[in-house]
Amino acid sequence: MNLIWVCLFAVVGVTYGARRGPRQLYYPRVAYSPQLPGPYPGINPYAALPVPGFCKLVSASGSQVTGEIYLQQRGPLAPVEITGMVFGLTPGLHGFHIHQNGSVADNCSGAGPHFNPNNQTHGAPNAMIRHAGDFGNIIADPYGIAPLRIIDPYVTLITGNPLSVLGRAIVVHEKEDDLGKGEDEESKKTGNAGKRLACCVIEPLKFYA
Ligand SMILES: *[C@@H]1O[C@H](CO)[C@@H](O)[C@H](O)[C@H]1NC(C)=O
Ligand SMILES: *[C@@H]1O[C@H](CO)[C@@H](O)[C@H](O)[C@H]1NC(C)=O
Ligand SMILES: *[C@@H]1O[C@H](CO)[C@@H](O)[C@H](O)[C@H]1NC(C)=O
Ligand SMILES: [Cu+2]
Ligand SMILES: [Zn+2]
Repeated sequence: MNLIWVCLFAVVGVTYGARRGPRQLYYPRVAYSPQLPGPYPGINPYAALPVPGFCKLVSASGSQVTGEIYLQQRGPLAPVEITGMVFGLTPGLHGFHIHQNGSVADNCSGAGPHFNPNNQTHGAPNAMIRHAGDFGNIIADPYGIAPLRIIDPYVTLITGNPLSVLGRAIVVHEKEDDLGKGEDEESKKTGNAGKRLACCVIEPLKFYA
């Protein structure tokens, strides 16, 4: 009798699991658009694959900050992995964001505001309400070196997707990003991360010269 129940539960469980389909990510992967078709909201699984990105930081005037950053995404539904090393910082936390414009002009001010296609307020990388470009802080050691490894499920490296960061700028800031938890209005815009020390434009990674 017990065996029958076990078999019944197994069959129902497997059927239910299959009906639910692949695991969904928590974050909206596309600027909100209710009429998007298909089982993967905002993503056409047959569309172009993610393009690996590379970004070589250029220091703004008065700063010595440099570094190299790689971005990759192991499939259309995978999170974006950001790895690299930033040098020449003061020890401690430094705001690290994707900004809207692919420009490093005028001491990085050409990069414009935080990348924010969903028109949200500034927040922590693990918050539901955040700019797409809010990657929080990187941490520099006593030598001023910040190794980084960020796994982000919000943005993509798929060309043409509204949340693609390709061609946009990465900016490293003077101060700690308060992750939108500050008292003032600026906290909900920039996280009070201060001056822009270095920036770069994310370009497709070329595997050969
Ligand atoms: C960059 O910053 C430096 C020092 O703050 C300033 O002298 C210079 O005019 C700035 N350059 C631009 C293009 O804004
Ligand atoms: C950023 O790009 C937008 C749209 O192209 C443009 O309107 C804006 O002036 C740019 N911002 C800066 C700081 O260059
Ligand atoms: C973005 O949000 C702000 C405040 O929530 C609102 O005032 C503004 O109209 C929104 N802009 C767009 C383009 O939806
Ligand atoms: Cu920033
Ligand atoms: Zn932000």
